[in-house]
Amino acid sequence: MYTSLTDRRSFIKKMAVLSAMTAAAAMFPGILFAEEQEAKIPNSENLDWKKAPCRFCGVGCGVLVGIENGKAVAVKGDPKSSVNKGLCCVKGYHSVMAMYGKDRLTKPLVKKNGKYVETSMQEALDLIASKMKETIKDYGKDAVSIYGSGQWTIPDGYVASKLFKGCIGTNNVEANARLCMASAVTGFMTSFGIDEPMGCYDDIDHANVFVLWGNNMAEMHPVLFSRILDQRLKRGVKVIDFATRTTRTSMASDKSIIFKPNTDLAVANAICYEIINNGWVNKSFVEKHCTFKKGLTHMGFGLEDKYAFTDKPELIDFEAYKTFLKDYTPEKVEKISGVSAKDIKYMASFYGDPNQKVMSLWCMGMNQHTRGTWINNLVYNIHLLTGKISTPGNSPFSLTGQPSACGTVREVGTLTHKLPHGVVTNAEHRAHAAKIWDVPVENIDPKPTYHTVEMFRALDRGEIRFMWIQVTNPMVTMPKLKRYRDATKKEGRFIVVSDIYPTPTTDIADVILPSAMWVEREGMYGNSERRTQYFEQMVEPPGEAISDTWQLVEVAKRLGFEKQFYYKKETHVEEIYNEYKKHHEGKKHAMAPLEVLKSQPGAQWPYVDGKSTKWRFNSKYDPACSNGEAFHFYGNPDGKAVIWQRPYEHAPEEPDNDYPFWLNTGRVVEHWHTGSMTRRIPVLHQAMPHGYVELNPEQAKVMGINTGDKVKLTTRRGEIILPASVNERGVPEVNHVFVPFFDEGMLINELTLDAFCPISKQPDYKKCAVKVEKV
Ligand code: MGD
Ligand code: SF4
Ligand code: MOS
Repeated sequence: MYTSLTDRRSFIKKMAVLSAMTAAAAMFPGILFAEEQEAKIPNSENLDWKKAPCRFCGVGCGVLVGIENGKAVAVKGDPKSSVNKGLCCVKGYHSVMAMYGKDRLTKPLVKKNGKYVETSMQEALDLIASKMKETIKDYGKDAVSIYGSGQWTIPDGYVASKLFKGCIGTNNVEANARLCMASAVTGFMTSFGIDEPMGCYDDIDHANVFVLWGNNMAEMHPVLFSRILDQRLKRGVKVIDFATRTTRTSMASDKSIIFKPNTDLAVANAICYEIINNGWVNKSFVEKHCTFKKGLTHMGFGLEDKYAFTDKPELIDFEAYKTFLKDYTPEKVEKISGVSAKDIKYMASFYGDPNQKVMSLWCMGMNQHTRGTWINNLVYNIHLLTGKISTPGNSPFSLTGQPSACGTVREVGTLTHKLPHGVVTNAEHRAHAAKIWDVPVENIDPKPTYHTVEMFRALDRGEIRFMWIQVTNPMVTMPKLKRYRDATKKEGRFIVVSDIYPTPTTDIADVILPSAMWVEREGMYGNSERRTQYFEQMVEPPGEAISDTWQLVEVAKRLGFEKQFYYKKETHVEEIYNEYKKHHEGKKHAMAPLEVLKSQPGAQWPYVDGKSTKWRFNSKYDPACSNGEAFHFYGNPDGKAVIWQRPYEHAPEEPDNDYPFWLNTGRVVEHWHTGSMTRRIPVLHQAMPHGYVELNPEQAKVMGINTGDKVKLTTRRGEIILPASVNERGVPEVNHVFVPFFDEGMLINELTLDAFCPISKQPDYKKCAVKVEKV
C-alpha cells in the first residue's frame, strides 16, 4: 500500500544535477549519441534486434531494439527505414530505458478513504464497469467519457471508439491530439476536404528552400532537421526560420526572421499579395484546381463555457480576394508584424520563383493558435497560388507531435465529431461504421458532444461524471490547469487513469490501472507522412501491467458487449487491425495489410495494388485521382482546393501595463512532453534536470537577473517561481519569456489561457500576458 504516490516520484528530484545544463548545451540532436550507444554494447552482435517505430515523436523513426535475456537493452536507428535512414535523436537512442524506471506501476490501485490500496486486475475492472453502468443509469450515457492520446496505438484508439461511440452510444471520446493537431486537421478539411499531408519526407530530398513557420525543428523533429542540414551540405539548400523566438533552429538556419505573436496571419497574406502583385500566380493551376472562399471573422476565442461556433463559408472570386489583400502590402504588414518589407519580399521571392522548389514546415506554432485553422489555410494559399503542391519538393507539410496523433487520433477518429473514416454527423458514415462494429445504427449519436477543453468544463459542471484517461497526463498539460484539476476532485466524479508511472494525473484518480508500454505489447502507430508502422511484443510488461487495448476490451465485455468484443486470440491486435482496415477500404485511404507492416518499416496510405502513395492529389502518383487532369483534389466534391480569405486578428490576451510580457511555452529536445518517461532516463534527466524561464539577455541584464536566479511569473490565472535561464538554449525577444512544460514541479499550465481556435477547438499555449519579477 502506498500512502502517497508523490513520494514515489521524489527520487527524480534527488537525481537533479546542477551543472548539467552545460552538458545539454554541448549536445546537438542526432549523430553524437549514435556512437555512445554503440560503445555501451560490446556484444551488440549477440543481441536479438527487432524493428519498431520509435516510442516518442511524430517523426516516426524506424528503430531496432536489441533484446538480451528478455530485456530491451539497446536501440539503433533502422538503416532500412526511409524516415531516418539509420539515425535517431537522443530520445530515440535512450528510449528503451523508459521502460525500466524504478517506480513503474505494476498493480491496479483503488482509492479507499483517501489512500491507494492494491487490488487484483479483475476486481479493478469490475469496479470500473459497475461505476460506468451506475453513471449511465443515473445521469445518462453522455455522463461517461474517455480522454485518450496520440500515443495510443491504433488498436487502443479503435476499441475505445467502438466501445464509446458504437456500443455505449456517446460521442464523449477525445484525445490530447486536440491540444496538438486539431488546427492542422481543420486546416486540411477546409482547404482540401480530406485530412493529412499530400507530400512525404522524401520532399526533403527534392526541395531547394525550406521555410519553417514557427517550428523549432532542431529540438522537436531533430532527425528530420538533420536530414535538411544534410541536404544543405550536399546541395546547398536554403533554410529560413520564421519564428517568434530565437532557437537552435534559428541558429542553424541561413536566415532567421522574427515576427510578433499572431502576425504570421498578416505576413502570409503579404506573401500572397506579393505573389499576385508580381505576376507570379500559376494561372492555369489556379483556374483548373482552385476556388476562393471567405468565412466569418471576429468569432471570439472560446473563453466562455458552452461556446459554439459554426463557420459560414461563402464563395468569392479572384478579384474580391485581390481587393482583400490590398490591406496586406509588405509595407503595411511591416508595421503590424515587425518583419521588414524587405524580408517579406525575400520570403515571397522563393515561393514566386518557378525554379525553386519550396517546402513549408510547421507544427505547434501554427496549430496552437487561436486562429490556427486560418494560418494553416493561409500557408496552403501560398502553395496553391503558385501551384507548388503535391509534387516532389513542393510541399506544404504539417508535422505531427506524437507518434500516432495521425494514426490513432486522426485516422481512427478518436475525437468527438469523428468516426474511423468519417464524421458522426453523416448518415452514410454512421451506417458504414455501425455495420463493421455490428451495432444498431441508432446507437451512434449524430451529434458531437464535447471537445477536450469543453469535456473538462463539463466534468466541472457535473454533466460528465465518469472519465477514463489513458496515455496522457492532463493534470500537467491542460491549459488554465487549476479549474480542470479542481473539477476532477469534485464530489461525485469518478476518474480512472491508465498509466505506466505515477504522475499528477494518477494523483487525482479513483482507480489507477498499470499499463504495458510500447514493445511490452503489440501495436501500430501512424506518423506525419501517412506511414503506418507495426511493432511486436518484445519483452514482458512488469507485474500485472497490461495493454490499454486489453483493459478496454475487458471492460467492454463486462458492460455486456461480448459479441462486439469477441476476439479469438489473447492479444487481439491482428483481429482488431483487420477489422479496422475495413473502415478505410477504397483508393483514397486503403491501409496496408498487416503482413506488409510486419515485413518492412511501415507503409503509406493510400496503399493500393501493393504500393504506398507518396504524393497525393497528383495523378502521376495517386491512384485515387480520377478527373483526367494532372491534379485532382478529390477530398472536395468539386475536385478543387480552396484558397481562403482569412484576415489578421489579435490574440485574445496581449501584454498590457499589468502583465507586460508575452508568455510562450513548449518542449525541449531531451524530454518527451511531461517528462514522465524521459525524466526517468538518467542521462536525459541529468542533461535537463528542471524547468526554467528563458529571458531576453539584454533585458535580463537591465532587470538584474542572471541564470539560476529565482523569477516569479504571474498571469491572471496564477503564479509560479522558476530559475532564470539567460543565453542558454533559446533567446526570446524583449518583453517575451519562454517556459518548457516538462517539469511537473513547476506547472506552467497554472498560468496559461484556455482560449482556443473557434474552428479546431485547439488551445493556444504560445501566447498570453505575464508579469515577470525577480524574487
Ligand atoms: P505526455 O507526457 O505525453 O503528455 O500532453 P500529455 O499527453 O498529457 O503524457 C503521456 C502519459 O502516458 C504519460 O503520463 C506516460 O507516463 C503515459 N504512458 C506512456 N506509455 C503508456 C502506455 O503505453 N499506456 C498508458 N496508459 N500510459 C502510458 C501532451 C500535450 O500537451 C500535447 S500533445 C501538446 S501538443 C500540448 N503542448 C503543450 C505546450 O506546448 N505547452 C503547454 N504549456 N502545454 C502543452 N500541453 C499539451
Ligand atoms: Fe524518436 Fe522523434 Fe527522435 Fe526520431 S526524432 S528518434 S521519432 S523522438
Ligand atoms: Mo503534441 S501532438 O505532441 O505536439
